[in-house]
Amino acid sequence: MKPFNVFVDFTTGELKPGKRVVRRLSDVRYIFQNQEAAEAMLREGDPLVYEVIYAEIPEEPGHLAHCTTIIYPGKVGQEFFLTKGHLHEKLDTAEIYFCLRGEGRLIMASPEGECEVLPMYPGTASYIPPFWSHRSVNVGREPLIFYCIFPADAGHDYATIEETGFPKVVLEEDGQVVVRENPKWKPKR
Ligand code: S6P
Ligand code: ZN
Repeated sequence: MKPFNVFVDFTTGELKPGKRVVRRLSDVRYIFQNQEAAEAMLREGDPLVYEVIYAEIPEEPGHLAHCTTIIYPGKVGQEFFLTKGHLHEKLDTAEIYFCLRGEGRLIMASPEGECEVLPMYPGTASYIPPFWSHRSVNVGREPLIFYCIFPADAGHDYATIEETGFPKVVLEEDGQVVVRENPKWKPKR
């Protein structure tokens, strides 16, 4: 294969040429704390929660995958729109998130149950160490757009997070962004 460019639009998050994955509320309803609020919203429509646009890179050792994520502004109940969150299947692979637009939080958890929540705003380059699960949250009123780079053979494990959740949640309370313990978190034994 030969070297190649893709073009990233910092305003829209478009990455060209790229492969788009679309997550609507109906695809990710289970990730929200308040299931009744999610069902009520779904009766009114099926909003876009986020999109990921991947550069076309072979999923093989030695390559670096890269992509943009666009999380739209919105909430389900008090909880801001967020990504499903995952571990890498190859657990010992790190990742970098570079924020291009908007305001967010990056929630990360270690296998020991430590939890870190970092702010994301244009210019933040967040390092996700090997073994840490990760999920991002749009806490602003415009799209949250970030650019990610990770080993192309890392793979994604969503099932573990579906079972355990994350130790913390990001909510809006009285117009403020607050981080709370997740009452539904199930630490892995
Ligand atoms: C991939 C990287 C991101 C996420 C994207 C969507 O390793 O962490 O590109 O895939 O932000 O999140 P999720 O949890 O649905 O894959
Ligand atoms: Zn990742």
